[in-house]
Amino acid sequence: MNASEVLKDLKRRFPNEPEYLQAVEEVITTIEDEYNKHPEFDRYNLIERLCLPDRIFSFRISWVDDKGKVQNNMGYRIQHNNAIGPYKGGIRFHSSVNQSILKFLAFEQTFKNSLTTLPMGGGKGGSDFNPKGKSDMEVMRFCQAYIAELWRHIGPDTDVPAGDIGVGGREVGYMYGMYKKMARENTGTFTGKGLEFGGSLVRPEATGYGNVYFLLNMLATRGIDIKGKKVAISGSGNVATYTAKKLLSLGAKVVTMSDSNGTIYVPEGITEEQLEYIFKLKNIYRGRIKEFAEEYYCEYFDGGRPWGVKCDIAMPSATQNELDGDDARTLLANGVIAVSEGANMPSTPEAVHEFLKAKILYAPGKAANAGGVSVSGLEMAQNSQKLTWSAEEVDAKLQNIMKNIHEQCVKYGSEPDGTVNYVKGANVAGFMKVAKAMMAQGII
Ligand code: NDP
Ligand code: 2IT
Repeated sequence: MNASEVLKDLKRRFPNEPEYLQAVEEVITTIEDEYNKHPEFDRYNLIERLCLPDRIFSFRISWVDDKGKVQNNMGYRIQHNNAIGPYKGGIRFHSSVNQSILKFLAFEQTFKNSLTTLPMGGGKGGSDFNPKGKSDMEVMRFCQAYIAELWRHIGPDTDVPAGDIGVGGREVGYMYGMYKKMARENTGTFTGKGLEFGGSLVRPEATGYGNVYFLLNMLATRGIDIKGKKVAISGSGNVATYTAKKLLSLGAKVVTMSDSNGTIYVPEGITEEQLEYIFKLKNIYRGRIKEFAEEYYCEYFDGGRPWGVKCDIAMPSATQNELDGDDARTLLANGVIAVSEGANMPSTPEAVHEFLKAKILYAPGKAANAGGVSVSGLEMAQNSQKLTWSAEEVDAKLQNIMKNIHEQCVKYGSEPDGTVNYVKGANVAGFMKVAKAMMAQGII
């Protein structure tokens, strides 16, 4: 089957998995030309093998809440592809989690990890457990119950999970603790661990900082300075807050942040003190972004997203499909010059089409947010060596990796008119490495 036929067949087989099909369609349609130049790929039915996950674990997670009531959730781990290294990718806890969402994330992760230059395959896991409003002990018991089932399928050279939505340092700590107890080893099977037990410096910051480094590389191609630029960010979690921190240090203005309930708008840009408030609000008090608007008397769009405000740059950093075609057209009408995705697949296909048509600087998540998993890869390297590197060393490596990813996008995504299609560049570069590794390893 050629690439288009494979896509058609996947749509027939998985009609109830829209996010998975969305991610697959974007990759297949952008790599098709390159794929067709290699008849040997087709002979080995490579594209279908690359789209279907190696395996999926799904299981019931039963745990007891603070009231003594038994709760049941679904847990998953998708091991998508390990052609270039052990399965690697985050764990998501959110009420929306289902197999389609995790399959899309594991598929994307495979190409993203390929771009990082480090030896990591792609995977993703999670649960429909909703952490909102849960006590610390409930979160701990849930994490332990999840790992009681998953531990036998993961390991430092097999599959290395990390954080994602709803999973940060606290949850990784609880999961790693349980893993260590079950597996009777201390080899660093998770990344994003606490600094006291094998975590890497700069891992919490890495996705947000990496996205800003990628943005700087893109802006440099057009000689644009970040200083004074107005940036609309969505989300107020790990990725969003560290994106904001790096932007502030570079003299840019962060005009919006959000959560699933609404958006704050600060036209003159939030201050470092205000950002510190958001860090505490989200990580310690686990409150809502609305409380920021009440504290600082700024505008708040109840239930609204950030994309209607005037800004030069947009950095969607919350979740998939949070920026649609209308939002893209509004941003473009307001003069946006760059969109760099912190989240995975935050722009709908229609929005991506608008950005590409307008030829603004548009970076898809698998390139722009790869800094997080890159420093996860560096954490794995440190754990294997039983050493820790300084923050300066890790940050320098991160900057270098983001520069390298940008170069790969330019290499494979340059258009005759001199612009760069970063979607095509990232997909083709990510694909070629995995494809060559799969060819070399035979049909397995
Ligand atoms: P967090 O849980 O720390 O933060 C998520 C933020 O997004 C919160 O503000 C949350 O609001 C908001 N959000 C989540 N779901 C929705 C939704 N359905 N609608 C509106 N807002 C929503 O997660 P991260 O910052 O780690 O992840 C954000 C994105 O970045 C995800 O797409 C993730 O896959 C991606 N990513 C994360 C990496 C990492 O290292 N952590 C690496 C690369 C990509 P609320 O609190 O109301 O739910
Ligand atoms: O989407 C992602 O790249 C992540 N959530 C981070 C994965 C990781 O293994 O660090």
